[in-house]
Amino acid sequence: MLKRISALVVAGLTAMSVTACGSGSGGSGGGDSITMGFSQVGAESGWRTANTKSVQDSAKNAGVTLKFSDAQQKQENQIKAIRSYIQQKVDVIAFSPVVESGWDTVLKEAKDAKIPVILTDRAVDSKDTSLYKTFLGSDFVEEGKKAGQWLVEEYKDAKDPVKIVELQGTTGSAPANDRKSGFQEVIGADAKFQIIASQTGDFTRAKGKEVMEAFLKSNPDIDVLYAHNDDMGLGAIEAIEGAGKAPGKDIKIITVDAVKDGMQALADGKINFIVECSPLLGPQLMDLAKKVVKGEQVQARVVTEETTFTQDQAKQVLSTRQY
Ligand code: GYE
Repeated sequence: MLKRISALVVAGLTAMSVTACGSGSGGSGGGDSITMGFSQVGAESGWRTANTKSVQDSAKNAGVTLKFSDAQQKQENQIKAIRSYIQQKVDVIAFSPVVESGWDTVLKEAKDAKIPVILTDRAVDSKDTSLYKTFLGSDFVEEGKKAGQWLVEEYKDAKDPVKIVELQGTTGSAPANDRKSGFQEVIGADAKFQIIASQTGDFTRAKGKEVMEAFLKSNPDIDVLYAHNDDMGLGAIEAIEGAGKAPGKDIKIITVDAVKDGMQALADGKINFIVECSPLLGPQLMDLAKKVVKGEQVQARVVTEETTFTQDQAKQVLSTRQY
């Protein structure tokens, strides 16, 4: 009898220590303590830094053990990270897919291992939506439309062609694809809006600067820059100033994100309009994670609420921005 009891105690202790050190047991959902494997895109922008902090802080607050990896904008690194989370039998996997396509195989592996997957920030184009439980993030098409609507209004009385250059986000990523198509859909209604050059700047400041320098060399009369994020816009501002032009005046600038540095440039008159994209997804992500681990139903799509900012609005809210 005694032997049996001590065996039970040992088993209990082992179970406890397994949970405590965070290796969890796939899909067990025992208690409130869960382990999440999170594969982040990288550290390419101010947005991403704020997003990482939000995920890490929220995990701590929610008592979720977080295994975190940075894929340096490489899909192969994300696939490796997801496979290692499957091997470690985490309770839930969350990731922000760098590009939209090519995920079916690894997501199927997670499904076979009965580990629920949450897409956060960016979407995948998999036809089989049973491969993930939910997608939490912004509506990037809508963001592109908002950028286009501001432009149409700003140039409503213009008769001459409006020459636009576009700095796209990471090639193949959901925000680059959708911010491009939403923008195009709106400005496409009027032939005076012409995109004269469009290239990726990989969502980084350095690449934004480099590509804008090339745009300026081959196109002497650019009216508008549409950058898919603030960081590329900020890099482009350096290029524009380097070419002896005034950003925000000689070349009007629209960006997406509304991170602090972007909002500062907007308040300073160097950017003309910013479409907000919130990186503060952590608290909602932890809530969703707890639910899917318990096997509760969650909405298939959770859209973040966002707004837009003009220069005057930026001046008003700058001091209260969280990121
Ligand atoms: O806009 C950009 C970042 O996926 C919404 O990725 C995110 C985008 C964000 O690098 O700054």
